[in-house]
Order: sequence, then structure tokens, then C-alpha cells
Amino acid sequence: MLRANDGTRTGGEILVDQLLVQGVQHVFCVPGESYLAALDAFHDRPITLTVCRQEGGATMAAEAVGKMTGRPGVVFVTRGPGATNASPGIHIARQDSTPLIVFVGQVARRMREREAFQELDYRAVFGTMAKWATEIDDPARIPEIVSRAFYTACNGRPGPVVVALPEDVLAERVAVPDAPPYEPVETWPGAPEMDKLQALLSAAKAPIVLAGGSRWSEAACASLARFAERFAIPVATTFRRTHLIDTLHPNYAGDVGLGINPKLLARIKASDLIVLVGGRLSEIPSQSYSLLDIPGPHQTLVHVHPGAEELGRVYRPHLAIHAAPTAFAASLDRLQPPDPIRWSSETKTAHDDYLAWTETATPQPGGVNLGEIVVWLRQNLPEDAVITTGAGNFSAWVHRFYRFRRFATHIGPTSGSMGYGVPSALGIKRAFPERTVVCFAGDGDFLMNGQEFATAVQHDVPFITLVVDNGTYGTIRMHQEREYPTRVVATDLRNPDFAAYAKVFGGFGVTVDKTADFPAAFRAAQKSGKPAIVHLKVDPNASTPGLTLEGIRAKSLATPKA
Ligand SMILES: Cc1ncc(C[n+]2csc(CCOP(=O)(O)OP(=O)(O)O)c2C)c(N)n1
Ligand SMILES: [Mg+2]
Repeated sequence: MLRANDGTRTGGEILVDQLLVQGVQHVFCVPGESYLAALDAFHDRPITLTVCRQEGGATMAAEAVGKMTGRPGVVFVTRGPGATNASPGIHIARQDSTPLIVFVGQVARRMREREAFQELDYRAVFGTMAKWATEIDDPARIPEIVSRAFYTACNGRPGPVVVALPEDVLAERVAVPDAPPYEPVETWPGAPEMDKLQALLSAAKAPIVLAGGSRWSEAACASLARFAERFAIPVATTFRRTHLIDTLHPNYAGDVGLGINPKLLARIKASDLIVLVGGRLSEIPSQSYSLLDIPGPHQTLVHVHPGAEELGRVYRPHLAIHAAPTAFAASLDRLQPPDPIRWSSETKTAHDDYLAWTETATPQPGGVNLGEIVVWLRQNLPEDAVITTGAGNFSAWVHRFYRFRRFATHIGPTSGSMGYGVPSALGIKRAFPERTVVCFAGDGDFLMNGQEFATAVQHDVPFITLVVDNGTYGTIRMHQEREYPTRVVATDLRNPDFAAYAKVFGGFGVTVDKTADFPAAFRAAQKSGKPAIVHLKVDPNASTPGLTLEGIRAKSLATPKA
């Protein structure tokens, strides 16, 4: 490593060495002159740097790695416009409870407070979005602050940390030792809480587990599945957390998100004990806060969450368990099921309801049936394939018909941020090149971060993007037809040829306008070994798996407005 003979290192070197100590292997960035000394330190150090085309994409790629691994994703962006471009990724990490560390350039210390070139006060700008926003004033404190950034991003409810780096702090040389690596802080349930949970389970007639949030692991998911079997208890997953249990597990009851199976909704409402593990039951899974009464649900609510501040925040739980899902799941083995178990046959019905709801694609107008494509993928992709999505109605077919089998195979923004699918696929395929990675993007969604397709080509990261092109911001059109039928405004899209887009960027592109042509197109995309786009021409009238735009419009016109 580049060290001066006097034992000093630049702030940039200290910083990147500290990332190595913390076990960081992948960093995403868009370069800036504000952090040249840190960039220079990457030159000689064994961290894989992925140079992106826009900071939103870079930050989402890093966030996806954080989501997948439970360890902080790391991104470097320049000051001012770089930082504001990064904000959607920071917001996703916030809402999705993902550990993320964003290093941002800053003007030199001697220029601060003059509104120097691209100067921002990051503590103020990200104060309500990040878990912690700070600035390093002294290169000798870099190890301390980076260590704290890792602890803060990961402990309790994980989230984003923003660390601003004044240019001269990075260039200054000091002699300072590295800090030791962070150790994840586990939060265990106490014996009294587990005893109370035992008593509640023993008294329940119709219990259900809702699994969500972050701080899960493969082992925790296995423990949850074991508990589900021993207790014959149904387990549902919350919005975009479908990967927390094998969907073909006999106790799996379905996805509590947008377009929920009405039978599952009724089942949760009729349950007498809800064990909510890891999630917050926020607006989308709670069906706009209508699922449980606020603040006091009429069902008995057990809320297990790693962030103490989330317990009792919206729902007043009968039993609050301050624990990470990892530790809670590991504690489940010591609970004993009642004998006999009163709800076994209901659990079987719950899984049968899930299977029936997802078995066969619903009919759709137009030549391409997205549901049939998702069913084909679920039958043909390896179990550990990772599916990423952005936001838009196209994702409803993925939620309904894809059957996730393994932990961390479903990577989507619970925050509903468009533009997430491509950069998250980039981040995951870059960090896990052996995995098959498939991105679902809407036509609107894709072009919010489609520039990162160039990053995929540059770094040779061959994931496959399915661009679901219905020529509209379909979700908003759906809302428009419901609220203001026939008054279409600002939702039509005139699109490029997305297959040609892939080709001119140096990737593989193919267009599909008939469902039957999809398998061959997908295989050709795989065979190309290149980043690929399969351009799916979908009928705009196919609004959701269960509704057409025409149907939504007709219903709205027939309903007198209050
Ligand atoms: C960053 C961002 N901007 C705007 C929205 C609002 N929004 C939600 S869905 C949607 C349309 C999505 O269009 P498209 O990607 O084409 O998917 P479709 O709904 O047509 O399947 C919009 C504009 C959002 N969720 N995120
Ligand atoms: Mg669309």
C-alpha cells in the first residue's frame, strides 16, 4: 500500500483502509473532484469499484447489496448535485430498513459556510432521511466515524448513514491506527417475553404470522419455517418480502401487499393472534392502515422488531418483543405447540388458497400475457435466481405469480421507488456473479435508471431486464381512470425501441409481441452472455392481473361521485 515512510496516510487512504477492515468488497460510485484523494486510494486496494452513470443508480445498486447481505452497501458520490442525485437510494434504504453508507464529497474546511461551489449542509439536507448524517472534520477521526457509521447503519432498525468528506480532510496526512471491524449488535428477546408468547399461542384459536422487514438471514428463515411446521401456523409475508419463506412451504399463506388475495385479507382480519415479525406493517401491507385498528388492534398483536422506537409507534401491541428477526427466530425452538393444535386444517386451507390464487395466469388483453411469462420463469429459473423490480403495475404480476423459494431472491423497493430494478440488478449481479439475475422494469420505470445498462455493459455484468412496455405510466393511468374517468393526462408514453437501446449500448436486445415467443427470446438473452433487454409489448388495457383499464373506467363512470 502507498504509505509515506513516516507512517502517515492521507485521509483518503485511511478511509479506504477502514472499509477494508470492515470487510467491504464492493463500492459503487460516480466520481467527483471533491473526493479525488479517496478515489486515488482505491487505485491500489482490493475493493471492486463499479463506476455508474448517475448517483441515483449507484446508490440503489449499493442499497441492493445491503438488502441482500444485511451488511452496509457502500457508495461514493460527489458534493451538491451528486448528493441530491443520490437521494432516492437513501430514501429507499430508509423506508426499506436497509444498511447503507453514502460517502459524499464536501468543500474544503476553510471554505465552508460561504456556499462554496456545490456546498451543501448534509446534516440539514439528509437530517430527516438518513439515520445519521455527519461530516468528518479531522482525518485522525476517520476510523472512529467510519466504525460508528457501520454500527449505526446496522443496529436496531437498519438504515442509511451519510458521511460528508471535506476535500482537504481527505488530502491531509496523519498517523492514526485503523479501528477494529464492527460486530453486528444482536437484540435478543428475553425469557419473560418468550413465556408470554408461549401463553398467547396456547390460548389462540386462529393465529397467523406476518413476516417482513430486514435483519433476516437464511438461518432465521429456516427457523421460522421449522416453527411454522411444529405449530402448523400459517405464515404470510408483507409487501416485497416474499422471500422470507418458501412460497411452496405447506404453511405459506400469501403476500400481504398490493393486490392481496381477498381470502388472505379476510383470514388476517378474522385471526385472533397476529405475530408480526420484523416489519412495521406500513401503508401498503396494512392496506392503507385499514387492516388493523390504530392504535389498538382488536386482535392480539405481538410485534417483534429490532428498533425499540418502532414498537408502539403506530400499533399498540399486546406484547412487544424488542428483538431482531434473526435472534427471535432462533428463540422459537424452545416454544411448545399446544396439543392438539386447533388450527391445522385452517392452515392447510390458507396454503390451498395461496396456490389457487397463484396457480394459473389470468387471461389478459393483447398478444403478451405477462402472467404466463412469470409462470414460465418460475418453472424455468433456478431456485436461487434473484428477481428485482422497480415500481409500477407490471410488478403486480411478479408478486402474484412468481413463487419465491429462497431467502433474498426478491429484491424490490418497499418504498415504491421507480427506477430501482436495473441498478439493483446491476449491484446484485456484480456482487454475486454466479447468480441468475432477472429485472422486471416498466417502460416508465426503466428509463428512470436505464442509463445503468451502460454500466452493466462496461463492467460485463450480464443480467436480463424485461421491459414491460404498455406505452403508459400505467399505475397512474389506473388511478386516473378510477378518480377522473376518461380524463387522461400526462400518462401516455411514446417509447423508444428498447431492444435497439440494448444493442446500441453494446448489450443484447430482443422484442417479444407474442407470449409464445418469450421462452426462445429469454434463452437467447441468456445465451448471449451479455447484459440483455427483452422488450415485452404489452397491451395498455391490461392494467392489473385482475382488472382491465376499460373495466376500471366503466365501473368508475357507473359509480356516482359523492
Ligand atoms: C420515482 C417515482 N416517481 C414517480 C412515482 C409515481 N408512480 C408510481 S407507478 C408510476 C408509473 C409506472 O409506470 P411504468 O413503469 O410504465 O409501469 P406500469 O404501471 O405502466 O406497469 C408512477 C409514475 C414513483 N412511484 N416513483
Ligand atoms: Mg408502463
